Amino acid sequence: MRIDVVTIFPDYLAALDLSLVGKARRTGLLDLRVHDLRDWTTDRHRTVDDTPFGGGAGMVMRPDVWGRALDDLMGEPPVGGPDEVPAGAHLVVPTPSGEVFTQRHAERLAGADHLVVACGRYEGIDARVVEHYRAAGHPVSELSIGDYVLNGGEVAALVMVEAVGRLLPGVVGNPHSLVEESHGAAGLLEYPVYTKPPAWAGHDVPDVLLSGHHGRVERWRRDQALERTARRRPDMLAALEPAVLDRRDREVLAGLGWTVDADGVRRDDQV
Ligand code: JB8
Repeated sequence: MRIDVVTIFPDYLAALDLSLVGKARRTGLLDLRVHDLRDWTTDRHRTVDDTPFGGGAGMVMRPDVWGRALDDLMGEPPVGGPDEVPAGAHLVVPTPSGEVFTQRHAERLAGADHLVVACGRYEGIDARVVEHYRAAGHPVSELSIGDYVLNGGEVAALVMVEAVGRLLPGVVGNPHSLVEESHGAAGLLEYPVYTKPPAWAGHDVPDVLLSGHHGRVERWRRDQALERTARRRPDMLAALEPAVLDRRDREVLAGLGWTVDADGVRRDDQV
C-alpha cells in the first residue's frame, strides 16, 4: 500500500519511522511518504491560510494550495494518471466534524491501494477541497479520532496510519494476534492480563490463572470481559446479538443488572 501524508508539520510524522510501521516501510510493505504542504505554495511567504469568508475567529486553509498538492498526489479517477502515482487514491481528512474512526474504518482503508491523508490546521481546510475530490470520483473520508479537539490533523493521522498499517498482510508478525482481537470486534472488551512475578507489591495474580485448568481460565476471562464491558462500555453490551451469549454469560450479566431476551441485551431498569 502507498500512503501520502500532507501537513505543514512533517516532523510530527517522524514517529512513523519507528516500531511496526517503520519496519513495514523498510521492508517495502508500506510506501509511506510525508510531504510539506508549503512545497505547493507560490508566494514568498509560503502562505497556506487566509481569513474566513463570513467572518469569525481564526484562519482557514486555502483551497488553491491544497488543490495543487492533491492534484499531484491523488492520481486521476477512474482511470489513468501519472505513472508514478497509483490511480484513484482514497482521500482521508482528519477533522473533529467527521465520523468517529473505528476498527471498521481501519479495515476498509486497509483494503485501498493508495491513501492520501490531508492534515488541516487552524479552523480547518476550505470545504471546497473535499467537495472537489468527491465530485471527481475519489472516495473521501472525513474522520474524527474521538470527541475532543486537537490543534490539527497530524496526531489523528498518526493514529489512522498505525491502525491501518498493522492490518496490512505481513506487518504484524503473528497473524494470531489479529484473530484474537477480532473477538474484541465481536463486541466485548479484552480481559485483564498478568505475567510474572505471581506476587507483586501485595497484589497476587488470580489463582485460576496459575491452576492449569484451561477451561476454567477461558470461563474466568469471559466473565471478566463481560464485567468490564458492562461497567465501562454499556453501549457495546447493549449492541450485542443475544445469540453470542451462552447460559453462563446470561447468569453473569444478570448478576450485573442486565437482561438478555429475544429482543436483545438491556439494563434491567430499561426492560
Ligand atoms: C484543525 O481534533 B481533531 C482535528 C482538529 C483540527 C484539525 C483536524 C483534526 C484541523 N483542527 O481530530
